[in-house]
Amino acid sequence: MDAVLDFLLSIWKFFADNILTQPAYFIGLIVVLGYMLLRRPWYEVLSGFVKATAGYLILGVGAGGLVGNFRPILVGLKDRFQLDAMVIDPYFGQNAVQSGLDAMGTAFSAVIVLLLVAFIFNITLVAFKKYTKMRAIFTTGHVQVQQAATAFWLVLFAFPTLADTWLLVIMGLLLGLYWAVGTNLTVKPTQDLTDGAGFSIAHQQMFGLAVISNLAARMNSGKNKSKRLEDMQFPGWLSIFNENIVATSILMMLFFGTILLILGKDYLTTAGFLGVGKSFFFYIITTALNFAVYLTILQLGVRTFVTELSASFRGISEKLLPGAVPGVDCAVSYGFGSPNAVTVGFLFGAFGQFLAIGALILLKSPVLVIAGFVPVFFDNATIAVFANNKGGVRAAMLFPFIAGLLQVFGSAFIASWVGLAAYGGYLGMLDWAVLWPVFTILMKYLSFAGVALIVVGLVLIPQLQYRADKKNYFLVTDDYEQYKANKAAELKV
Ligand code: ASC
Repeated sequence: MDAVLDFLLSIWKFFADNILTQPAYFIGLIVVLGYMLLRRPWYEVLSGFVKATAGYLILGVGAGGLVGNFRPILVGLKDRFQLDAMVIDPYFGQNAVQSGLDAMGTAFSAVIVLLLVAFIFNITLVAFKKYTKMRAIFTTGHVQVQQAATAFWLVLFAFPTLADTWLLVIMGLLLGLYWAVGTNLTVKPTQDLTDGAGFSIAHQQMFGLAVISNLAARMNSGKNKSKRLEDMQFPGWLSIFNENIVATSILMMLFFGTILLILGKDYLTTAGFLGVGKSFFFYIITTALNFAVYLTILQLGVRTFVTELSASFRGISEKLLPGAVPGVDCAVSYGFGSPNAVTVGFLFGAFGQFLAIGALILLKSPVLVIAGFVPVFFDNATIAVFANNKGGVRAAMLFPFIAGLLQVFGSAFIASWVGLAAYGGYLGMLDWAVLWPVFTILMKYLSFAGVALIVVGLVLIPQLQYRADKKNYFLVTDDYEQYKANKAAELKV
């Protein structure tokens, strides 16, 4: 009996380590499954797998390059000025939970069990979509690990004395619902952005994207409309900014140039960022240009795999999970809309974050925050892409700025309250700086009634979405062209 169990466990561990938590292979597996269900010939299945997985790996090279190149620079600020600060960044957040659990003698594998429970719950909710109205499945594995870790810690903080099984039930319920409801909320804005590519966003700002898309559309519904970034044409010498690589590189030269000058050549050399005897000037230029380089790679990755994913998922949504859509990494949205939105979001988000950090320092906050690259960039760039699509340039500048403030203030509050600041980091992305702190307050002060309130609230959201537009709710994924035609007809009346 034990031998069988061990064998099953080892299969599960292999699957979890190599596929479930590795989005490239997970997406590859989905494509294989989808094409097999569509009875495509083996060579199309194979080529679909390669394009999906290689495309996702290319996206990973772009995303990883951005993170790897720029995270040390931001973290450098902490060393340089000897700040006792925590870093808001999903990887630092995950490490903080891991250290915290170690200190309590709890194994991190409990987090992966939670991930599995919540993921199966997400799929189940979609399988019953006729009743739940939830259409999307969260497939971004590395993010699921980070979120499972953080949710684990927050629920444990709210219910420190509860038995393990009950803890797992509460955690799985909340996280599974958050995934199913959150990624479902992004279905419509993402379809609008991508003109019906057939996926939604499964990341760390899903509620944020839904709220912001809505507000941005309202902002632009009056007379005073703001142009979208892709519709702007700069005149004269400014026309060089019409080209994404030029715009990005020049703006980043100013941005990183300033930070690198503040850090100083001596610090960068001692810390090992700048080789001894190397030119500081060219180091700054290269750093800025690399930003555009990695962004271009990332977009190439998106282009490589998106078509395969959309085409193959039809197999799953026709045969296995009727009408389901895959929720994917936020960076996939950078292949759509205006590429300059990404840069604008980053800069305005950074502005908001730096302002908030300045305020924490001035107010002598007991917890200081260091901007992590992942929230500054990936959260705010995504917000800008969606805000720009609905509300134009104005929204693309305003919402990342507000998000920047919220990321810092929200994270400073929750991380110090639940004790993660002491372990050096917190996840820091928008939903986890705003929504989950609210969940935590409800759980801590209202106990089980708080959990019930959150569950009921989450369950209701897709019901209300459905009720608001019954005719088109499922059509937006089932038949986007028909959906568009319906919407156009509504506008005419
Ligand atoms: C995250 C995280 C990353 C990035 C990546 C964006 O939250 O952990 O590595 O965003 O998913 O493409």
